[in-house]
Amino acid sequence: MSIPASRKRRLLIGASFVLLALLLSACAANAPQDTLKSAGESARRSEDLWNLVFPIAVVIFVIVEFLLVFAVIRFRTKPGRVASQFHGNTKLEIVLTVIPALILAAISVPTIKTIFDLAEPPTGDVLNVTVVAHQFWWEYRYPDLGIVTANELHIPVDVPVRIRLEGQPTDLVDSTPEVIHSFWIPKLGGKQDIVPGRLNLITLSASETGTFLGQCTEYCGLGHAEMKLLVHVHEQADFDAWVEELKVTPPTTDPLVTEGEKLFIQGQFAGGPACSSCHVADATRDAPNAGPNLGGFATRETFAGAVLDNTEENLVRWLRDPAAVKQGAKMPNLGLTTEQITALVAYLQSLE
Ligand code: HEC
Ligand SMILES: [Cu+2]
Repeated sequence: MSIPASRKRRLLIGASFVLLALLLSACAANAPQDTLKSAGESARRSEDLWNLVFPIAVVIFVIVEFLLVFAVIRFRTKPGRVASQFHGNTKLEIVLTVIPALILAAISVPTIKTIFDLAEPPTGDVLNVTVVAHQFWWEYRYPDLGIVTANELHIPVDVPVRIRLEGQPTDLVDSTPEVIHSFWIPKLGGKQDIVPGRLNLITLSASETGTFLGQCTEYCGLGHAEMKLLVHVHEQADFDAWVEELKVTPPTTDPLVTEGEKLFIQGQFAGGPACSSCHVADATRDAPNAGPNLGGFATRETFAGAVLDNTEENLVRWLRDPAAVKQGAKMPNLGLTTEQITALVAYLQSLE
């Protein structure tokens, strides 16, 4: 079958436009997860390496593609032309093996150095954080500070954070084997797998205050795309204040909040057990839990893997049917009544 020349040209132009569109879709002036705008030492090291290796790769790409296209056009089939017939060219093969080997050897020096430098445990002032990945949310334990939180990580600026990535063997909601997740905050560094039954270590640090976005980067099931996270980077004093605030549970006199707390602790619902069988609402209780620790919940900007803004409306939707707002969410639909939801939302919003 042969395609007429005019049709061929149209196809080619169409394909070029599709390619161009794909290329342009990668451009963003201020993408929140831009690896090439690092905001911390460990991400900067990766960026420096990229800035060195990428231009070399581009030059090689251009040379190779030029030679390829040149050969295709220059030596294309023509009536009466016969390709020269020979087998092997030892000199050429040696040259084409030695040149790439030398380039790779040269690139491997800074690459290996960066890998080893990044793996080096930090010295001096260090914040230790244990990150546990669950389907489909993040748990953060601060062993030296005695607090636990979820999805939104808080760290002080300019302090190296030693992160232990702990892979759980099973999921605590349904006892199914846990899967591989990957922890990545593009502007601060990382991208390290969390493997069931294994411990991985990385170091991150932030050189500026602010909020940074990250996400799970290893496909882990239905809720994978909604397994995001936020990092809040504070001045040291503000970080210390956050820790202290998290440690105190405010007393309440509001009857609706008290009603919500009672439901949270001992409510029996049509669709499942009390909230407290999966959650604690106390950041100082470092027990293994099937669901996120809800201590200080009202101070979080987001919830459910940082995909929902922490608003009353979203909380109502969440409690009505979690999996309807977040694909694959393992929190069951508890069949709550409107009155129960109202009281529970008031309680959740009191957890400052
Ligand atoms: C069988 C265990 C289970 C029960 C019972 C349960 N939850 Fe959950 N809950 C979870 C899991 C798991 C998640 C995390 C879902 C996700 O983000 O993928 C969650 C998430 C949440 C969140 C969002 C937390 C965050 O920071 O992202 C809130 C709020 C919440 N649950 C409230 C409740 C309330 C209130 C009840 C009782 C009416 C309840 N849960 C009952 C397992 C449970
Ligand atoms: Cu994932």
